[in-house]
Amino acid sequence: MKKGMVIILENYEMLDEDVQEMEEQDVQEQAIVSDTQDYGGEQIQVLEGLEAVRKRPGMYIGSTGEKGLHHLVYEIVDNSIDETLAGFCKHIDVDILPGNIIKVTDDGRGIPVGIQPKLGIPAVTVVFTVLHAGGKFGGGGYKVSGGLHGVGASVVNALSEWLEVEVCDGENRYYQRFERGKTVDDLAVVGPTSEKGTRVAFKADGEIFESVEYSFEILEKRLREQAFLNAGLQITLNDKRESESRTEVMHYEGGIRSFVGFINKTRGLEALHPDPIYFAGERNGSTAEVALQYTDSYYETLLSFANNIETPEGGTHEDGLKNALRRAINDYGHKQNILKEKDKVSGEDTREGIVCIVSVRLTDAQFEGQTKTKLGNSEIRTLVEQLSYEKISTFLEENPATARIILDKALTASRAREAAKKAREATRRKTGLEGASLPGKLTDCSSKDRMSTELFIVEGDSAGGSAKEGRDANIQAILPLWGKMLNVERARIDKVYGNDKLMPVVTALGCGIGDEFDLSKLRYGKVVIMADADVDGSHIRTLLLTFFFRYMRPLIEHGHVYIAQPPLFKVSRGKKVRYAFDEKQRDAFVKELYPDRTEDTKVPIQRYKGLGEMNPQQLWETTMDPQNRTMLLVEMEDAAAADEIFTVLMGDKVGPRREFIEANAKYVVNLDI
Ligand code: TTJ
Repeated sequence: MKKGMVIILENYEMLDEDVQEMEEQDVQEQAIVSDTQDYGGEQIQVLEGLEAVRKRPGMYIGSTGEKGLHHLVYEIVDNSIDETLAGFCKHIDVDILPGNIIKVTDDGRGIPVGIQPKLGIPAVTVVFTVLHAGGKFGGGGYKVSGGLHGVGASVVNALSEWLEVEVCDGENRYYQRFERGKTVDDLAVVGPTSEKGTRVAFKADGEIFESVEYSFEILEKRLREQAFLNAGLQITLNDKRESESRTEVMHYEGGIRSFVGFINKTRGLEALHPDPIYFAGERNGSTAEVALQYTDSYYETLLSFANNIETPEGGTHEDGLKNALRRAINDYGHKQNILKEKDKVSGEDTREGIVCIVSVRLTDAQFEGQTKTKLGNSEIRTLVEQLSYEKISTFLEENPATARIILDKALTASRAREAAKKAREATRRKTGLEGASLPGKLTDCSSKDRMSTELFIVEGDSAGGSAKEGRDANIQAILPLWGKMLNVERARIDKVYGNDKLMPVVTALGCGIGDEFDLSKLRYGKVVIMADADVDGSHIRTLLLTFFFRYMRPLIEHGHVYIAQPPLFKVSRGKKVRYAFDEKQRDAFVKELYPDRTEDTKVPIQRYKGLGEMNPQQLWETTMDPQNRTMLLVEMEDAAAADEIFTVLMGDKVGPRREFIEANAKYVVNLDI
């Protein structure tokens, strides 16, 4: 029987236990060793563990695309954040070095370098070479932070061309290097030091990742979030790549209170009371923290986290808070006679304009839901609901002026909802039918096979005319839009009903809006926004997308919304015609059609200023023909990011909008507002 190898295979729980146990010499072998199988040498087993990661990286980090690449950094940084949670790390530096090397440095106690008795190698080596060898090495505290997958440093090591670790324990500086997960040298003392901390540098493996180029903005967003969630922790992101030079120091003594302020400021939201309402509590070792503030927005922004991991699907912590807020506001309103006995504001009404962060920490977090980002632990609902009800009630009692503002906001939201309901019913009565009749401007298609049909929402009457003539009448319907459209970011739902620009869209699609939305009633498989590539066109595109995002979100989530891509140039030579979507493509077509062109050869290039300039035949060929066209599918990978885009772009603050466009130029190139 060979010792060691089985430990590697069955080590997970063992390695997650306390250091005291790890340091016990009389390891109970039968608990970890199966003596009937021959597993081969120890080293081979260690490497086999990491080979599995290299064979199926997606299983461990989600993808080998941009997301997976950035995930490597979070996996490493999360270890330093665990040390922060244990109370020993105040600074984390993340450097992006030339060649897209990542270096993470912390001032914690340093990963233990002592020999791990079960494996006979240093604990730090175990951390980087044994799959799932995360967890605690010290007494006290528990591992609570972690990335989406929480797979640990060994996975990063396995997926790196090389990785170097340096540990300072106040006496010695230790160093070890790995290549593609394999140990290059044993851990060695490289000098004396009075410092304490851990430093890890790695280069993601170009054989594994589609690209190894990091985005400062992506790292910044996640690291800033971590700085907000861990009040007092200072995270410095430093871009030292050849072409870049940028440093962002993120340090918030106010923690999630500062997070709320940051969201308001970057989105241009006006707070309705001076400071966020903040409270924190603890029960049976779990903690909960909430910061919230009401703003002039008509939408809610609620971000929730469990163990520093965002939970976009919500869960028990969110439910607890929402229940508490609804109950506390209704109870206070009745007590103060602001609400009549029979009056009740809904949960949704009590959240209009709210910007709120809920952060909980617990052992054994259960992540559920489609994307495993919904918190399932029921004890957390009780903790958050009781804590929030008590604290929000007290706040309202002690701050009557703010309480009045919050109640007025909820009441106005409630009345708008009632008005919207009446408007909806009135529309129904007027038409005398359940489904309202189709809008007069709609030119419908003949096919009744809904999933194969397409609705083109076209800007302007003349383009609408061309589209009508050029379309495939069997599957393509045309709805022209014109004039100034309602910006739903600055209006409530009651204004949407009866709006002469938006209602034709609603009735043409047939699936209702808001709570009423029913995807199964959708009358077309694809909804295509077709507008010019100019400022007006991009404005109308953004307004429509904002509308779909706020009132018909499943339409986007299920991939029904597209943006048509009309060409900008036509290059021709005799009968040969090429359509180009940008300058680069135009120049390439010129080269293709006129290979031996000299300076004074005249090349017929037409620049389309708008859809209206194309004749029906051209519009069909370039933009509408399913066999030829290019269309952009509108995806909503990250609802929070989309929320931010719309709030900023369609809000009424110019400052944040300009800053946003400057910072995100590549995302909003076509939204040149
Ligand atoms: C564990 O308990 C004993 C003292 O040290 C604790 C520890 O492991 N601290 C620690 C780990 N601080 N920083 C790390 C760490 C930092 C990076 C950048 C990467 C990794 C894998 C761990």
